[in-house]
Amino acid sequence: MVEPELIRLISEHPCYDESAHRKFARMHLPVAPRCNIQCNYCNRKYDCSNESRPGVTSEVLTPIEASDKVGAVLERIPELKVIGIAGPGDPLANEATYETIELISKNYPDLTLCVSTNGLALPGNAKRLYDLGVRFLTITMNALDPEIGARIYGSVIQDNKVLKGVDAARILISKQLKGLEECVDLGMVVKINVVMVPGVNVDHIPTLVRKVKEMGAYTVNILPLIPVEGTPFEDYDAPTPEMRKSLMDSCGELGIKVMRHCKQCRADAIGLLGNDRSSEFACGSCRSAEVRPILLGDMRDAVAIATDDGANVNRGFGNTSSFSIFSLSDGHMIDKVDVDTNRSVVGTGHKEHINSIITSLRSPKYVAVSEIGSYPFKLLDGLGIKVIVTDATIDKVIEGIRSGRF
Ligand code: CLF
Ligand code: SF4
Repeated sequence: MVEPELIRLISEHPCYDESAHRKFARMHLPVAPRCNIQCNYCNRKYDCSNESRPGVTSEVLTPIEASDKVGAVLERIPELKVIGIAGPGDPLANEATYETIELISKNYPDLTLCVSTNGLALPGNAKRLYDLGVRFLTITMNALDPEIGARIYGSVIQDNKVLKGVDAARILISKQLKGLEECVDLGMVVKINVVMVPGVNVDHIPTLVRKVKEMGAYTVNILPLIPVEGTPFEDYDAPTPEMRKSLMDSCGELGIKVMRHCKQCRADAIGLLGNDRSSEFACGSCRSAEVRPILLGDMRDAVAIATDDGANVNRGFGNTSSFSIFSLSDGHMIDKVDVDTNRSVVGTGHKEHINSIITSLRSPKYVAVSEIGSYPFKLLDGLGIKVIVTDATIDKVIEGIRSGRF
């Protein structure tokens, strides 16, 4: 049973109510780079295939940066109603997701919060999300049968162990079902996304849909597989529109609402569905953004080094006045910029200072420092950034990354 206040929120949610999607906008905050599973259709270089269009890379924002960006977007898109966190990895595998939600709830209490997850970390965390104000939750479930799941999921990380095959799929599916049960018990409005993989799960999807309907899911969204280069499914066929329509029709006959207007958005999508305006809000136009030097190469292959002599790692994370960021390709340096972290001080408190430094670094793959406190370490770890504590020369750090020592 959906509560009256939720009925109003549904009527203003562009994904949950088809008639809302031409009037109301959503904004995705790409604060969650890490994932706790590996789907066979996902290439981590790109956005999450569950909620994005693969092949489109997205920036990763810190919680403070994300919150500031919401303010900038609201000024230009007043029809913004929903803030979604949908990647680029799994939101619940990233502590930054919770920090972001807390900030958005505090700073923009009128916006609706929406999260999309693979469900592995949902049991136990559903209540945490609910208490932070999340009422809309999507779980991507591709199978009920672990044998079928084993063909879709390459691995699952559980209790710091990497599991594969049927055992991995069995654990993931049981967590998804438990998470769904917890969300429904809390009164959340749950959408189930299903990736339709011809030859693998198509005939099985109605069984899955019947089950989630019985458990209280509000709607299902059947997404076509997009065969992404570099993934185990790169040579698989995507379903034809006719195949997908036929499956949607038969699932609709099971008595559950079927979403038919999904746009498979990017993890940083902004605007009305089907009219993405995220490029207008690239960080340079964001209200809070400083002008940052442009670095050749991908930040996800970069290392930020705390140094004051340009040759050695000789400064701590919180007390360095600058970082040198080296962009690497196959472990070789292709570009370098210096970032002044004194300039990034936005408040007098230690936490504000640390947060602003992290924002300035623009999510590199590694940070190398001579020392670091537990607060910045936890934040960097939550962003999937590997911390190297060393007093080695910069050349040695780059060599260590190239050789896989770090
Ligand atoms: Fe984003 Fe997803 Fe929330 Fe919508 S998207 S987290 S429920 S606010 Fe919407 Fe985009 Fe389809 Fe997702 S159109 S991919 S269903
Ligand atoms: Fe990729 Fe999303 Fe699957 Fe994680 S859950 S592997 S980010 S598609």
